[in-house]
Amino acid sequence: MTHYTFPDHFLWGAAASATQTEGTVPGDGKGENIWDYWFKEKPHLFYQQIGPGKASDFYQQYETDITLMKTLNFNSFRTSLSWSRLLPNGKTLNQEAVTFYNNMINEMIKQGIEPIINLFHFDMPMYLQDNGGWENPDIIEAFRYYAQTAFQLFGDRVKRWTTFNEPIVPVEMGYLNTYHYPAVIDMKRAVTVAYHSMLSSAKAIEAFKLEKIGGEIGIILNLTPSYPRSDDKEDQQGAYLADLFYNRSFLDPSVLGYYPGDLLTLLDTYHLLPERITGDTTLLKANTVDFLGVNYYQPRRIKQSEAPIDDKNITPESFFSYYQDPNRRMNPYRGWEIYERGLYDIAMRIKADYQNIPWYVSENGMGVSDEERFMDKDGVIQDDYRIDFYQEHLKWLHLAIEEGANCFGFHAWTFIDNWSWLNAYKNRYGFYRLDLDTQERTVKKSGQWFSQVAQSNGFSH
Ligand code: BGP
Repeated sequence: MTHYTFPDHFLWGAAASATQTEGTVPGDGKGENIWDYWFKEKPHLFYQQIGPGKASDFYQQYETDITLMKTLNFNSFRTSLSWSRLLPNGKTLNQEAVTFYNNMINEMIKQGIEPIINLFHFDMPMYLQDNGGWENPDIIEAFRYYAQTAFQLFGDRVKRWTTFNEPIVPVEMGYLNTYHYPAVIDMKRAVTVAYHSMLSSAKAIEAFKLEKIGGEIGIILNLTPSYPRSDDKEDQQGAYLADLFYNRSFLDPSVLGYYPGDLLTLLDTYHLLPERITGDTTLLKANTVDFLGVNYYQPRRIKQSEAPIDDKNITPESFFSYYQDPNRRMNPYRGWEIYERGLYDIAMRIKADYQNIPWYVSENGMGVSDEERFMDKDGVIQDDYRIDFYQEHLKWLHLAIEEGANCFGFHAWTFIDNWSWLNAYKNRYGFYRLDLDTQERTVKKSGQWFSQVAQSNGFSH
C-alpha cells in the first residue's frame, strides 16, 4: 500500500459550465445563445431531443448544490458566466444575472469553496453569432467589454479567472466538423476563428491587468498528447503536426506569447493565414497567462497521412491520420481511450517546454452511458470504474509532481450529471446522480470516495 499525498493548499473540486448546468427560467432575462437557437431550429440533432433549457437547475438550486459540494469536501469549483445571460444584447446589463452570479459567488465563499470563474465555454450569444461570431474581428472588442464588465462586477471576490475553456473546440466542432453551430467545414474560416479567439483572450488579460483588482488569470486548454504509431519519420511528422494544430495553436501564444513559426509557415503555404490585425504580436507578447488549466480525457494516436493533400479541401487531417492502437484500453461505456500516463506526459511537457508555468487539472473524468445499470437496491450508483479511473490518473499526476511538475490542483468533470452539447444526458460524469424527472440528487460511490480524498489531501492504494 502506498500513500499518495498532494502538496499543501492543493485544489480539490470539479468543473462545470453555465450552459450545461443553469437552465433557463421564463423571465430570467437571459438572451439566446447558439445552443438555445440551434435546439430551437434542429431539436432532432440533440440526444433524446433534450436542449439546454433542461439542465440541472443550477440557476435555482445553486445553494443546494454548493452545500452538496461542501459535503464532498471541495475547496474550489469552476464554472463559467453565461455571456448571453449577463449581457443579453451586448450593452445592457441583465440585473437578474448580476444578482444570480453575486449570490452564487457569495455562497461559494461562505461555504469555503473558492470560485474559479471562466468567461467563455462554447456559448456564443446569438446576436454576436449573427454577425459572424469569432469570425468577425469586432468580436475582440465585444469580448473585452464583457470581460471587463465581469471583472468590475465580481473581481473583488473572484481571485482566479480564465478567459476560455478549450478554445480549439468551437474551431474544430463548429468549423471543421458539424457538431457545434454553425456546423460548417471550412479551414480558412476555422483559422480565423482560432486567431480571433486567441486575440480576444489576450485582450481580456490586458483588461484584467488594467482593472488592477488583484488575482490571476489563465486559460483552460484541452491538451491531448499526440503519440506516433512508430518511429518512422512520417508517423513522427504526423504526430508533430497534430500537436501543432491541436495543442500548440493555443498553448504557445497563451504561455509564450507568440505562434509557432512552423504553424504560420504551413498556413501560409496553403493560403490559410487570416487577415492580420495591427498590433497582434505586441498584444500577444504582453498578455500571456498567469496559469494554465489542463483538461485531459484521452490522447491522439497518429500515423502518417494516408491520402495525398487536396489543396482545395485542407483540414488538419490532411496532414496526418488517426490509427487504432490494438493495445489501447477503451472506456467501454463512452468509447474514449483511457491512458492515464498521458497526464504525466503533459505535466513533463509543460515543465520542459512551457517555463514550468503553474497549472492545474481543470477537467478529467469518465463518461458512462446507461449508468442506471450500475445502481444498487438503495439507489446508489456503484461506479467503481470511475474511482479506478480517477485513482490511476491521480497516481500519474502525483509522480509528475514528485518530479517537479508545478501542478496546484485537480478538478473532476464533474460534480453532478449534466447536460452536454449534442449528447445531452447520454454520458453521465457526475459524483452526484441527477434524476431528470424529479431533479433529485443522489451521491454516487465515487462521490463518497472523492470526499475522503479531498479531506485527506490524498489517498492510499
Ligand atoms: C469537455 C468539455 C465539457 C464536457 C466534457 C465531456 O471537452 O469542456 O463541456 O462536455 O468534455 O464531454 P461529453 O459530454 O461529450 O462526453
